[in-house]
Amino acid sequence: MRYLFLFSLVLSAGAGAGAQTARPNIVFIMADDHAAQAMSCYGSRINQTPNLDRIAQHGIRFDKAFCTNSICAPVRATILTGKFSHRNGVLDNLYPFDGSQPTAPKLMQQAGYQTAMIGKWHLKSDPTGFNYWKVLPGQGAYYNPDFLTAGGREHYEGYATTLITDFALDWLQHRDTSRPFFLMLHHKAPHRNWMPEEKYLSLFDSVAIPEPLTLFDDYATRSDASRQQQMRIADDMDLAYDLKVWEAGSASDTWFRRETDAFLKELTPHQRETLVAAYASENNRFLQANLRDSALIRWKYQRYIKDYLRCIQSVDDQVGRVLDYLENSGLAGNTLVIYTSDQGFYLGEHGWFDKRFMYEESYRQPLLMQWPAVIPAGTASDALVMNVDLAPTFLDVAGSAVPADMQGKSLKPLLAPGRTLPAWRDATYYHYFEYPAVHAVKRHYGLRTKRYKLVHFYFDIDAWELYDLDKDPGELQNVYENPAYYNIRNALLLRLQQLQEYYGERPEDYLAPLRADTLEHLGRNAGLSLISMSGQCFSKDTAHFLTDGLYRDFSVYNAGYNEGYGGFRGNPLEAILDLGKPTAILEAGLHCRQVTQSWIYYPSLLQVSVSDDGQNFRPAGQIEVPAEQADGTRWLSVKNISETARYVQITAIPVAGIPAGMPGSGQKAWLFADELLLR
Ligand SMILES: [Ca+2]
Ligand SMILES: [Ca+2]
Repeated sequence: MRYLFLFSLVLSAGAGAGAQTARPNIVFIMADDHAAQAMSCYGSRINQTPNLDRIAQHGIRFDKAFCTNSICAPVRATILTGKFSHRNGVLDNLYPFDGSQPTAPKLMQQAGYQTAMIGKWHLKSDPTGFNYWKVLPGQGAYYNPDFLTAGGREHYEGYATTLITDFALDWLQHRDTSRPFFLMLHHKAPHRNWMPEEKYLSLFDSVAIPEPLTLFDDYATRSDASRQQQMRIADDMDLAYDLKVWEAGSASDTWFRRETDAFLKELTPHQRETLVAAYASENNRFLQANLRDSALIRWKYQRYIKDYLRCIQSVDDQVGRVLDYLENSGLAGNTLVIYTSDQGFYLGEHGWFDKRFMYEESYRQPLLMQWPAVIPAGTASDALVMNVDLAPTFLDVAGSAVPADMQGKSLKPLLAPGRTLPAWRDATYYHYFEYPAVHAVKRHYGLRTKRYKLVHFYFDIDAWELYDLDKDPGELQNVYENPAYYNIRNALLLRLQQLQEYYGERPEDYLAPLRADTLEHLGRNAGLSLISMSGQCFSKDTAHFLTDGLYRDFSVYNAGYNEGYGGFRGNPLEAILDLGKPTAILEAGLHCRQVTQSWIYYPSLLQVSVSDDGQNFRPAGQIEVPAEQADGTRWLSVKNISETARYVQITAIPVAGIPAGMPGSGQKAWLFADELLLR
């Protein structure tokens, strides 16, 4: 009631002040990994989200909203640019965002909006296009987080979800009230490792959260992609890091243990005491029970889902504070409030946590909007929408032109269902790239219509899946090979091709398998000693890789894929090849690669020396390698050597340090090589 009253108040104020008050404000609130199935307005069986439900009640709930690449950083780049990953350059969580490209906030800022970005950013480069920004470094911390600002790094005591909201409200209160505003408020929660706020540590203590129907999925009809992932509650959760059994968990030298110990160390004594005490008795019972098999999975699910939902309860509270502020300050009527998540998440469905797959639970994202001046209360839409639509929507709502090269469509025409609806899309398009990588979800692309979903897994697999979502909403029956679906399948395969053409993506740019070319040369299978093996070395198989005669040219996107390469950090690569007998040598060198985003650089100097006894070496030539900007692979060698010797030493000196302006600037560079060449 209070809300309706304020709404009419704003409308009459707007009418009195004339047309210049028309430009609406936008508050875009995004959680991280918050699945729609954990929101009561989406029919959650496991929790209540009263404040998020307020947005749905006052506005519109999108029931078929999907991300274009289900992982944190790529989603953020897509929301800023209105472009798919292959166009905005952020294919995976490893690559930084190029902030010089046009973005919605930048264009709105130019159109006179005040813009702010507060919370999780995760794009590695500094935010651009914002009058004000205050962002978590990387994933950020739940407790006592640091924030990055234009003025430097700041440290705060407290809980991230609350602090982010405090900063957002503070910015709203101190904004220039003569201009409209665009606020991006991005929560870190409920991202792994699901660390609840102190006051919610015992929420759900006495209840058993219902299990998803597919907690014990056997993946019977699906491709190996679903079997070969590493995101199972059963196998891939760490007892200490993920499940807060601080007393147990992984050995001291693992990443999980180090992170857990660092987390506990960063807490204030009071926080530490409260957190440790909250889990202690249940942990003791668990450790004594010595659970196995399904009982162990069930226990892990309960611990995981309760912490996940506890984090969401804090998000819900804090969204409530923002809604209250907008209502109490009279801004609510002409402010578009959006609530969404960067993607969905597995809450035990298929036995999983995490995201990445194009299956519904992580593909779908919650999307709620309220804007009383325009959107009728309590509406729902089943239009197929994508996160690539958000940037055009921001601009359209702000009255700014949407650049022609943005790939999404403004959702504004869908917001007032009284009007004639525009022709809308019949299918969404998806492409996930980050493989090989953490969680081992294979690369795949696909489309979803209202009824069907077609997915192609590729790279080190070639597998298709087709689901009839009307008959099989849980996606348990892959019908790709079912003759009853051949006609549908063919139509969808054609549609997929059309979508790829429409969005300007060529699958062959990413399809190249990891083909290794063979090269016959004198050093192949020669005896090899690596002098610099004592330094930090990427792979234990380096010595083998360097003389196996195989080399790989990466002309396509290759994520963090280093198969077949040996890497050296900071130290020179110093190798001695033993040819067994005196041999005429004309050329010596190596095949190496440069991936600047991963701190991998070509060497700066290549030296060759030879020896008859393996002890006394004489110089045989060297070349300086001019710095190269572009990533790629290349052969580097000293030619015209004209020596006869049994032993050849090849030394590649890395660049002195990573150049200014590049990721990792000033740090030691890596040197990656996959073959030593001897002719
Ligand atoms: Ca995420
Ligand atoms: Ca090799």
